[in-house]
Amino acid sequence: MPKEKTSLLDNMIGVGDMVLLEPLSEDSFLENLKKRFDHNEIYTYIGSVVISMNPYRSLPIFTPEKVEEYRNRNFYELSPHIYALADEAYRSLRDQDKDQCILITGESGAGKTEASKLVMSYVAAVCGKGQEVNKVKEQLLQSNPVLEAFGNAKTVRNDNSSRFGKYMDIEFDFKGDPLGGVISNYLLEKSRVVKQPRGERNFHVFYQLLSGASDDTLKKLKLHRDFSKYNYLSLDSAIVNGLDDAANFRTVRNAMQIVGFMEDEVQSVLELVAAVLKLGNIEFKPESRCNGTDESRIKDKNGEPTDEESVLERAFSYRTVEAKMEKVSTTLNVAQAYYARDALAKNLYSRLFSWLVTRINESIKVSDVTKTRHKVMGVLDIYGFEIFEDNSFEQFIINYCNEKLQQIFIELTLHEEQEEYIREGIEWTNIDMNLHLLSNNQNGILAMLDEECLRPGTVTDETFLDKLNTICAEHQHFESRLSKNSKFLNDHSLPHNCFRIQHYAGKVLYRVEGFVDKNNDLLYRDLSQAMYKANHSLIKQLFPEGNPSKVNLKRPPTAGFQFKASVGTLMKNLQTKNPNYIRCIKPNDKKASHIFTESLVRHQVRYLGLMENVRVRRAGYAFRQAYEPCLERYKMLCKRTWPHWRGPEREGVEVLMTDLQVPADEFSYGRSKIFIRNPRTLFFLEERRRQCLHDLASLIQKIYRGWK
Ligand code: AD9
Ligand code: MG
Repeated sequence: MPKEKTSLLDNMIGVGDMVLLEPLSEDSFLENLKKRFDHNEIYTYIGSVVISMNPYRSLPIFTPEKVEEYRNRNFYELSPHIYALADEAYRSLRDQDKDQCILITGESGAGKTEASKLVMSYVAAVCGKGQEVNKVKEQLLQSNPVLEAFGNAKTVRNDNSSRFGKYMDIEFDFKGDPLGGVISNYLLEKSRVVKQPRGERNFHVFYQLLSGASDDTLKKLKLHRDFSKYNYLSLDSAIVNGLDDAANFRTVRNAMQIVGFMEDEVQSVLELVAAVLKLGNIEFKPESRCNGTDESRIKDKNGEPTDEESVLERAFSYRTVEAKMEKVSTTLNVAQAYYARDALAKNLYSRLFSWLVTRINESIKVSDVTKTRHKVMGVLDIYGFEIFEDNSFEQFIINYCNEKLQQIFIELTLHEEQEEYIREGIEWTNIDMNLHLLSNNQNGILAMLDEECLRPGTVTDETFLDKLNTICAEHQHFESRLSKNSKFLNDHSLPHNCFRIQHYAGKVLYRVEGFVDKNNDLLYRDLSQAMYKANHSLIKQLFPEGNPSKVNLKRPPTAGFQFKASVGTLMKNLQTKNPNYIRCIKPNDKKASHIFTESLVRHQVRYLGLMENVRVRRAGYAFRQAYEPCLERYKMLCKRTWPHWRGPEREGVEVLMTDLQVPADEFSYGRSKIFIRNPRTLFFLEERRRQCLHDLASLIQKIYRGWK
């Protein structure tokens, strides 16, 4: 008797594919998710899209046995699982030579990073073996703990929140063996280095270093073990339940070694981390000058400063402005000195982070001797949509990126549906969803911010906000400006320094303070020159513009401009690949297992557009299956196909459908698959099959009893 393989239609635990949900409504959709969640079924399909609910505890479903179970199986054959998606993507890449991308979306804490790691570890487990290949796999996998240590932090939404966007291309040879990869990173939230919102922490690495390094290492770095000694470390939430900083430090050091960092490079990196902590402890005092103004001086110096310290001190006391071949030096007051100190710490850290990515890329890059085309699988894991009490430029950037991804999801799912019909030779009536390609946002808010930043004259956050309000007031329905799905909301009741955007995922109130500055992202030249003079090769390398012989008066591009450009490139890259979607959902706001907060899930289901997704999928043919597994599953329902069908599978399925008298308008034969229009037809087939299995079981029992 054939083994029961699928639970797509198991009523006890809800339906595995929302496309088969009857009746379909938002309530039944949620009820189905909840039923499955309560039975530890965290994955549910919408056709080929995987919905993933964060279980907030470890489930025994990611074992090597599970990997074996899903390996080389058809997508719908087994219960929904992220491994099924990973397997499908990997096999199409290997066997059909189609580049793939895995797009993981969802709000902060919904499980994107975990999902990306599950996909990567699955692919690593099923692709080629051998010493060289294993080394590549290890390096690719171990890049994760390194980047998480430096780029993730505890936030109120997530104890391990990604504070940067990451896209990783994994490259494979013609056999499907991994060769290496390339990581792209998107704007690190560097403001966190100097200040963290209440209840949040700085980047993990600071706490890891202080907790996990040996006494000897700390002594060499001139650091104390005690977090409370450092101004840049928030103390109210320094200890996170379930997070072992000391153990993680060892993991990260080990990972750095596997990735290929030399011991002296690791040392340099740790020295930089220490330097940032120590910068945060520099304090300033005013020193009166004879002209009546105050000039900042470093407080509590120990002994005579070294040459380097003097250079730095000077950089914290003066600012040189170069105009028309002339250099003018102005003094900094105490507030300006603190500002310069923080700007330097942020820059040092974010440049270190970018350097780490570049360094990892050097290790994992494919040394191309054959010059053959590589097959590529891209995995995208970005920071999720977030709404905090206080939202600034960083949230604006993060939400902008999510907005773009949501758009690409809508466009591509529709496109993919259409392509599949064309590929399979099935007639397709266009569904006009009134979707446009991503707008290039010439007039978007980021562009307006850039205009303002580059304008001569006095530019402040307020002038930017005024400009925004004026332009938006002129356009009553100021649609998009940020992107297609968002709206600027005109509202006079807002606090004076705020503006509000209706994003696809909710309304967000942004405080304008710091927008201009963060977008400008300029570092006083005195500071970069001071860094360049440092007697430390890594620091020197990070501040090339500080080289006095390379004076470049050209203004570097703004942070917003760079971000927009890199997101644009990313979107173009994604569009050339076959997309696979994982839509992550957060079941509650408490980071707790077993709690399903309906209102919260409903909100996510709405803004992720999951109902529309089901509808599009059902608009034509709700269900499709390749001929072979279809015949295998239902052949017992027809005498002519049972127990063996000797001809082509497609003909076997045709015989089956004719014998079962399924009305001809209920399905279509594609090139490799049968397309079933209505879920009810599938229920009918499943019911017949269940009955058949039941009869067969009774018969076997009867025979067995007869024998006894
Ligand atoms: V953010 O946008 O980076 O702030 P993510 O990446 O969506 O966010 P993440 O993957 O970091 O969320 O998941 C948050 C936490 O949920 C993890 O640290 C785990 O504790 C928990 N989680 C997520 N997925 C799983 C899972 N499949 N099994 C167990 C999980 N726990
Ligand atoms: Mg993440």
